[in-house]
Amino acid sequence: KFGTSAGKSASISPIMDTYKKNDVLSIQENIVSHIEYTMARSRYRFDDFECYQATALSLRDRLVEQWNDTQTHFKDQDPKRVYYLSMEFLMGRSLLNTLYNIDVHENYEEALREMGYKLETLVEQERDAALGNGGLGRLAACFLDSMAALNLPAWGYGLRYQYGMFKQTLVNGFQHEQPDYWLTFGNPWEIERPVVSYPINFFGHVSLQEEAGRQIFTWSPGEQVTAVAHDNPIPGFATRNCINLRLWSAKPAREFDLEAFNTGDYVAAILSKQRAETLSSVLYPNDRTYEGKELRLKQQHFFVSATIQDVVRRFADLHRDNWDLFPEKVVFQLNDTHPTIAVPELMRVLVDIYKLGWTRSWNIVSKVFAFTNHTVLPEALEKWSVGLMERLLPRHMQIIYDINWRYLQQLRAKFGDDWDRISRMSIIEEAYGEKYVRMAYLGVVCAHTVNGVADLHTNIIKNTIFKDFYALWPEKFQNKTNGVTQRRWLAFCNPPLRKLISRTLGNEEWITDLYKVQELRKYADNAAFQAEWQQAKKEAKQRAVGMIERLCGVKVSPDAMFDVQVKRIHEYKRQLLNVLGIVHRYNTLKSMPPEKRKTVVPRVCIIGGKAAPGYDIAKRIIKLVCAVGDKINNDPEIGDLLKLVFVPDYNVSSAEVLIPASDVSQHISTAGTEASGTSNMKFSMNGSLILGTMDGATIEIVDEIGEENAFIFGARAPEVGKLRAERHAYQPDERFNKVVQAVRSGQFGWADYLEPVMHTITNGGDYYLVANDFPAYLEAQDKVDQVYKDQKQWCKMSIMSTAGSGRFSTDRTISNYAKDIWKVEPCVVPMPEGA
Ligand code: NBG
Repeated sequence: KFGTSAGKSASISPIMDTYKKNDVLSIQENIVSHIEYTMARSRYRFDDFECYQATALSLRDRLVEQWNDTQTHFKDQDPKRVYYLSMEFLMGRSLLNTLYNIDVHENYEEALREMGYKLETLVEQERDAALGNGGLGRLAACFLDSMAALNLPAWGYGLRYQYGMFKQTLVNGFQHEQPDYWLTFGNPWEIERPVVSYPINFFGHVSLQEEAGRQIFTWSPGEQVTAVAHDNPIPGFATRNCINLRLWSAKPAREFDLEAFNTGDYVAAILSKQRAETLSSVLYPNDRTYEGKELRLKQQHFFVSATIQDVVRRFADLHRDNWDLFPEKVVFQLNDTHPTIAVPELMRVLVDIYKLGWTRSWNIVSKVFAFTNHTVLPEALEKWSVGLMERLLPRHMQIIYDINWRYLQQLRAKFGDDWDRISRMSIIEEAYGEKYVRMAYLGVVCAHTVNGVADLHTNIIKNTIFKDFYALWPEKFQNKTNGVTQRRWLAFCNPPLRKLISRTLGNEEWITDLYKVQELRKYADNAAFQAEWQQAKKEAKQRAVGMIERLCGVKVSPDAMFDVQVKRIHEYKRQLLNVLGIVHRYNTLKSMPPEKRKTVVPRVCIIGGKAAPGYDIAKRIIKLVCAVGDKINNDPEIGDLLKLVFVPDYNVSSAEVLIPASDVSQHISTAGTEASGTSNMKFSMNGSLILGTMDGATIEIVDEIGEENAFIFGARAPEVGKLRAERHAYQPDERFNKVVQAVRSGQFGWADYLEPVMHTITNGGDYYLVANDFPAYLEAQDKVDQVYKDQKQWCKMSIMSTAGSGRFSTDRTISNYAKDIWKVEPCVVPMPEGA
């Protein structure tokens, strides 16, 4: 139809030519056009932040083209689609990721340079999209990247929090939390879609009528809000496919509850509507302790209900009421139990709204959900009180009871009146008169597939928390070891290493097929290659040195070994083991004759991570790190031999600087506690040697790179139970007693404040076996020092780490999900003609 209208537009070229061009001049025109027409700034004067915004908007234009083509293509082809439901997507920044993914990095850099702007500076203007706590949220973000790159017909669904993960500041070594109002100056990457909106109901009551011998349930809600879609294009690498992350935000419902306005208190009525928006306003900053808060359950239902309505509408648009086709067109992946209300919600929609009847509806629902478990820590397992659920979601509670009743009948048929088993396995927990909905059990009962996130973890869930279920439905359980995207976590965040790898392998195929890096093994001993490898590491360290000075006010030497542990602060991750090791190192250095000190490898210990605001011990551990760091960093006798910095506000962007710079990284959780870990993969991909316990995916990493190329220590998972049972009688090593005594005696100040931390690992407490693993940890650290002195050997191990990381790409993980769980196939968007 283009070019057919009258007048001047008759000369409009065919559609392909309307696409944005990517030569330097066109890019500059686009940017300046956004400066002037979108932002209404002077085209001659705009600062770095404005230039960043206009640059982002110009990139969004390009993404929108790809996005539209992709969505049209998906609609035409109508393949089975996968929907990834997650309360968290820890996306980080988008500017560099977009530039590299759509392959316009060089031209943009040049375009900006000519205009007088530095890309590096603009990149720093962007706020991280920190809509997640840690591993679980970042995994979701890496998954999107791979789903796009693999051309899968996939979408992500989540919440558009106005306040993301809090910003951590340190005041005198104490963590303070500051709100992350990341949308203050707008978000140039998203597309708000006011027309894509749905009513979301809460509270009220359910009534029952009989119609033609059928029971009809009607939910009359007591509160309603509107969910509005915000789309975030997710480009793939080396493809035109661009998928969608749809995030919901809450707005007051327009028509609902108009009577409230007639009671006379107009202003109060407005204010009460205003409160609707608070629903999607804040991300709960708790990593792994579930919160039984009403608002949290409201958030879960809000995002899930909007998503189900959206997906059902999309299906119905194409297939009318051919509902039995639904499982052939739709699969939902539930990222942990947080979105599990999706199950009763879909039942409700099919039974109450589309009137399909229970049996037919269940036939559909039981075929479309898959569920991932991410932790075995008991305090993280979600349980909602039946009372709360009945009040907030009365119809869902009925449906959960119905699902449970039918499922318990099945159990009885199989096991007879084994009441013990039945109460153990019931979706409803009844203890001391309180009733709870066990969300993980609801997930297992209703999902067709349940997966763990690393081999060890999957085995643990089969034998512990889901043991009875595994006995009942062994075929439901699968392992899908996590991964990370090598694009963000190697190619884009470590350009010197990318160049070296690509030059050595002769191409960039590894960026879409990470197994290709195994060819680097051939060069592991090659002196010339090693020299370049070390040079790349040096450059990355130089960048980190600048950041550390800016954030911590400590000057560290790039010639020292960089030893990094960055992750959420948690007792099971044992940052405490690390600090106590540092105390031991410091005191050993202090008692050494100066002559001997000269033989010691200088080290920079870098620790970072956030503590949940209510997690008291974790906050005290941060203070301990800072107190020890203060003492060491200001000890003139020690100088560059040892530094300890706590990097504040660890997030995706600082990870992108620290990970490439690391020589050795610590993954030292008590065996059996870290489900997978994903930073272990990022570090070894970047040639950082792993100092770790045999836990989570570290076991599999070591399997790939060879145990001789890592520093492994400590109790193994099968031993932990026994050691824990006997810990009251454990006699700690003398070196352990000494470091504990050093802290207690006030060597680093704050003895009283730090006492509760010391208490967790003494007096028979020590649940995470810090004392047990301490001697083995020190030995492993000695070995690290020893090997580092042999730079040839070290460098070889570093190369072997990268070379062995092929399996830990989310491209592998996602291909496995697609094949074994989702049964979805790629749906490649063709290049436009003439492109
Ligand atoms: C975390 C685990 C990590 C794992 C990520 C991603 C939660 C609840 N779990 O070990 O602790 O790597 O999930 O699977 O955040």
